[in-house]
Amino acid sequence: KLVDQDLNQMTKNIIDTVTNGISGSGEHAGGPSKLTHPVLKSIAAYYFDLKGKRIRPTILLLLARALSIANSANPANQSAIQPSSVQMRLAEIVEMIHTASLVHDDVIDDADTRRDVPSINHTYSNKLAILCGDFLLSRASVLLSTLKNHEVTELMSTVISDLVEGEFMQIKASGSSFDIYIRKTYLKTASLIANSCRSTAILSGSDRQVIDIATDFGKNLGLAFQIVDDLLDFTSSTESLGKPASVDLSLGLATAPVLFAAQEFPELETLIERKFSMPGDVDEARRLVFQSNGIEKTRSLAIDYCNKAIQSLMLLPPSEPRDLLITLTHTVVTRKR
Ligand code: 2DE
Ligand code: MG
Ligand code: MG
Ligand code: MG
Repeated sequence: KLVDQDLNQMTKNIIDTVTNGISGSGEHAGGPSKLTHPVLKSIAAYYFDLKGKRIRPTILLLLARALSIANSANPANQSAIQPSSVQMRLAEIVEMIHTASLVHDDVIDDADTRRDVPSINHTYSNKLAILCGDFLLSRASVLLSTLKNHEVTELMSTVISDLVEGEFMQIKASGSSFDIYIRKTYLKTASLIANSCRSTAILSGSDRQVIDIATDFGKNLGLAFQIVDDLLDFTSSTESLGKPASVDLSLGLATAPVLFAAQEFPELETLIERKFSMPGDVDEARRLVFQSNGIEKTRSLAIDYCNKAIQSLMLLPPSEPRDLLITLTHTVVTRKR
C-alpha cells in the first residue's frame, strides 16, 4: 500500500511521543516529560505495539497526497508527493485521540478485549485505564500545539468534547429517533474523521471549496463507519472482531438494526424504552431484529453514506491516492472487523 511506510513511521513516532514526550516543546517546570513510571510506560504504549486497523491515519495520509496533487500546478510527478511533516503529525494525533477514546470506551462498556488482546481495563484496572486515556489525550494535546495552527487546534480540541457528548447521549438517551441516532453517531465517531480530514485540507493549503469537500467526505465516511460497527455487533463474532460482539443490546443501546426493526415490530419500542433491562428482552430484541429487514436496511443506510463520501472524492482530480481512498471507502461496508 502507498502509505504502509508512513504508517510504520507513525506508529514509531507515537510510541516515542508517548514514552519520551515531545522534544523542543518549551521548557516545562517539572523538567523533561519523559515517562519514568514503568507501569504507565507499558500501559500507555500497550495498543500501539499492536497493529490496529489504523484506518483514520490511512485516510488522512491518502487524503494529504490526493490534495497536494489537486493543489499542484504541475501534477506530473505524482509519486514524489508526500504528506508534509505537520500532516504526518496530525495523523499521529488522531490515532492517539482515537485510542484514548477506546481505552475509556472499554471502561464504560466493560469490554474485556480490544484489538485481539485483553483490554487495558481488564488486564490492569478501570482506574489505570482512565488515567491511561487521560495521559494519551494530554500527549495528543501537546503534539497538537506543536502544529502551531489555531484553526486546526480549535477543530481537533472540539472533537474531544464531541466524543464525550456522543458517549453521553448514548448513556443518557433522550428518545430513540433516527435523528437522535445519527446525531449521536456523528458526535461519537464521524466528528473525529470529518474534522481531521478538514484539518488535513487546511494544512495542505487548500481553498475553502476543497476544505469543505474533504470535510463532507470525512463526515459521510465516519457515519458509514459507525453504522457498520453497529451492524457488525449483530452479525459478527468476538473472534473475528477482536473485541466483544453481540453486546450493544445488553448495554441498553438501540442502534440502527433495532431502530429499523421497530418500524416493522412496534412492540420493540417498549423494550427500547426500558433499555432491554427485563429478563428475556435482549434475546427477544435480537430475534425481532433478525426476523425483520433491520440488518439489510442498516447495510443500505451505510452504503448510502459511503456513496455520498465517494461523490465528494469524485470532485477531486483523479490520482492514485484518490482512487485508493475510493477503494477504502467501499471496504468500510464490506469489512468483517
Ligand atoms: C466507540 O463506540 C466509541 C467512541 C467514543 C468513545 C468516547 C468516549 C468519551 P463503540 P467498540 C469514551 C471520552 C473520550 C476521550 C477520552 C477522547 O461501539 O464497538 O463502543 O469498538 O466501539 O467498542
Ligand atoms: Mg465499546
Ligand atoms: Mg461504547
Ligand atoms: Mg461498537
